[in-house]
Amino acid sequence: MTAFVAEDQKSLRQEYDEHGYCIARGAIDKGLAGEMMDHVHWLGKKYPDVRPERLGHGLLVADPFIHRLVCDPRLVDIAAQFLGDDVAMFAAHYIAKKPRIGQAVQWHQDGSYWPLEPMEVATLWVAATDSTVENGCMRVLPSTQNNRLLKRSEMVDLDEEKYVLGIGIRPEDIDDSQALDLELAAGDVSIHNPTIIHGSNANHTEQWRVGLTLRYIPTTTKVTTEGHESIFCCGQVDAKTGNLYAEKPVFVAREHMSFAGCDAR
Ligand SMILES: O=C(O)CCC(=O)C(=O)O
Repeated sequence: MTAFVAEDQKSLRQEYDEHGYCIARGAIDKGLAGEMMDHVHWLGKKYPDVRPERLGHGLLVADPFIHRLVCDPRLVDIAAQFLGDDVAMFAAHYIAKKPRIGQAVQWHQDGSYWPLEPMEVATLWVAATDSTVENGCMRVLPSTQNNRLLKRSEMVDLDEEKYVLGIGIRPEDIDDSQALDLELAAGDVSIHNPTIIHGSNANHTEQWRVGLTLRYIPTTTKVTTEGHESIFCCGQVDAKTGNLYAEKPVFVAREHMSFAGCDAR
């Protein structure tokens, strides 16, 4: 089944509240989506031992291109529709599935993993390539945004040779007969809430399938992992949370991937 798409950006919030996800078509331009793809290849050379499905926050938080992308007004404006005017991004992760051997993501709820109090967060899944049924697009189970969040202890360990995440929902607890495929073109963004059950199949095609997950939070949400650095996007920080923010990195040609506007301070 293919997902319902909000006809205009104004109804994104309505769709999200009703279904637990929504899609913003053409949220970023193809040029920027192309730079994301360049970035994945560049990171692949920098970290040859890391699978491209696992290019996580620790590898990205001091990267000038990630700061440029996370703070792109088009993405921050979308995040603000769900979170209000004071916005940060606490975790970025490229799930880049290589041609033929790209791994699956087992069904899970994001909130089961996250160190957030309260669990106020919206994921923007930014498509760097087209993401289709064939190459392993993200899938959601409708109505599960109203479920309770499973604890880690209720979940099962997974074979990391086969799956991107090391832990997921027990296959016997899932009925995927009603699963919706979130097919996207490069530059589209899907938005999902932390409770909806979602996952994706492996990529057996000849094309890459690349998405960047950006987890935006209101600055009033506390990140409880000690020493964790988020990226501040807009509005006011809330000192009461004690959240830490990464400094905006200065672009250095020998150390970083160059991108449009990288020399601007
Ligand atoms: O990129 C995928 O295939 C799955 C994404 C996902 O699990 C997530 O955003 O939490």
